[in-house]
Amino acid sequence: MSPADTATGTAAPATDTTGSAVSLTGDVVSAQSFSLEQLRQLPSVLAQPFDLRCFTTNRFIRPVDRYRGVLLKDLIAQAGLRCEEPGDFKRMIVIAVAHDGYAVTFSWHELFNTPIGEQALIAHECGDQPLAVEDGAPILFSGADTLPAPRHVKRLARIIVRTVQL
Ligand SMILES: Nc1nc2c(c(=O)[nH]1)N[C@H]1C(S)=C(S)[C@@H](COP(=O)(O)O)O[C@H]1N2
Ligand SMILES: [Mo]
Repeated sequence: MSPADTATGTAAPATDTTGSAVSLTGDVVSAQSFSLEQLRQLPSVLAQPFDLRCFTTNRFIRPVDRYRGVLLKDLIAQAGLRCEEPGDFKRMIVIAVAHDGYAVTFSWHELFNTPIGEQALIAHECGDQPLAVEDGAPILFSGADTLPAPRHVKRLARIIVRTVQL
């Protein structure tokens, strides 16, 4: 905390553990919200260690130990997909949005009909240690991507399902 913060009295608490819940809304049967603690209770999968590397610059960021997390497709299946017309699934996208507004997409096909879906997870543990909000949790991670940084979303806040209208 800087002296200026102390003087004005507007500084945030040193440890902010709020805002760790992930909402799941859009074209689903029942909207959901999962706190970090609730995510820890759900069935999980283990990812492989990897090197975090930026797509845009190819910059090596850091090595990352095994994540443990809940499969994105399992959370979506729990909410249930709304399918009003035949073929709706085929035009469905999933948008994962972080607290800072950073957002990435998946298609229904990727998640439910390719190996990408088997490794797209919402991580709450890294190297057998629980991840805290301060570590960026919950982190969305797509383990089958060629360069992992773009779909390595820190502080995931929202998952939105949309059937694209043409
Ligand atoms: N919430 C959030 N996650 C994000 C980003 C971001 O801007 N916000 N940028 C992504 C990109 S493009 C890169 S290269 C890495 C950067 O990781 P770093 O901030 O640990 O260097 O985070 C990824 N995850
Ligand atoms: Mo990046």
